[in-house]
Amino acid sequence: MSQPLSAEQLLGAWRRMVTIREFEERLHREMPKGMIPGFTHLYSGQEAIAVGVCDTLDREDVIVSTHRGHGHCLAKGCEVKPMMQEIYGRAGGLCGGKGGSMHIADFSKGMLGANGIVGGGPPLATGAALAFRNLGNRRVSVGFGGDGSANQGTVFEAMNMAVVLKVPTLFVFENNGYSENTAADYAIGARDLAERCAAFGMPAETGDGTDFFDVYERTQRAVERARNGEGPSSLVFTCTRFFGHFEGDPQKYRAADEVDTFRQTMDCLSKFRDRVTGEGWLEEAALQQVHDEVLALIDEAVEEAMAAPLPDLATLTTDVYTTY
Ligand SMILES: Cc1ncc(C[n+]2csc(CCOP(=O)(O)OP(=O)(O)O)c2C)c(N)n1
Ligand SMILES: [Mg+2]
Repeated sequence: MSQPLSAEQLLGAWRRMVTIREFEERLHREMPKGMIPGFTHLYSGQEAIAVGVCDTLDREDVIVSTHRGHGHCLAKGCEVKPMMQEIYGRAGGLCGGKGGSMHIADFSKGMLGANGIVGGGPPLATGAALAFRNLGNRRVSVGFGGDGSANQGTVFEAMNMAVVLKVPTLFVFENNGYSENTAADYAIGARDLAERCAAFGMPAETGDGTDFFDVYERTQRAVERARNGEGPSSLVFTCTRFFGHFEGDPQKYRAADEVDTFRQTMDCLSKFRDRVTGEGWLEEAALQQVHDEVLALIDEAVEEAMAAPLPDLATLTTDVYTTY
């Protein structure tokens, strides 16, 4: 097969996926130490979706994330160090240390926010897309959601409105098999999520969320449609999460060997590495060098976050309302 992306683009995708993986693996080790306030939902295992989707977007395009948002933030270009400070609740964080893991936003990167409300993202993405359509600026929005979010009324309303108003938005569902501890097989009556999305009157496809190239190609087609004024699309990507629903989840609802098996068979990083080296598109040494650089950056980010000052008490009541 001919090389679908330049070596620079492939190495960039690898850097972003490895950054997400190592960021999350490190947080998994840091959380039990008690220095990180609030709740954390890790994204490990789903990296190919965030990166495959965001790599098709321009900087001016926007995304709206979920409660499991670190991967989306990093994929859209949020910097590691201010993100880490945000998660540690420090003044130098992307939201001044007042948002934490579940409320990271960086408008300068087109990252409109993680979201503690399941199904909260798609309506916001639809609104952003309506603005883009009215301004005629060819920008696109993406609303991420999980399989659980796909059962929310807010999502149904957003999908219908997006079709009726023909706005440039993508509904991306990451089907990791669970909504908290409820299996998607049980909770989604229609079983086939894409079929349900199609019923709203838009193209809908199911892809392999562990295959960066599959995610990238399907998303690229949907983005082109949106930019050309042909309206919204839905993409459902199957995947798994390598950790619990939240950090501290005992995961009694999963078979004892389930995660180990998925780490062997559904690891998007291994699949990407095998593909790009097997095809001769990238050298193993180049991948390793990026991996080492990422590990060093994350070490520094954690060290600096722990030493960084907390927000000043005077900022407690600022940033509550915005003015337009
Ligand atoms: C409106 C709303 N209902 C319920 C919750 C509690 N809740 C938080 S995460 C979650 C599961 C979401 O599952 P899914 O959309 O599949 O995302 P995943 O956690 O698998 O990434 C639930 C029910 C919530 N935060 N918001
Ligand atoms: Mg889920």
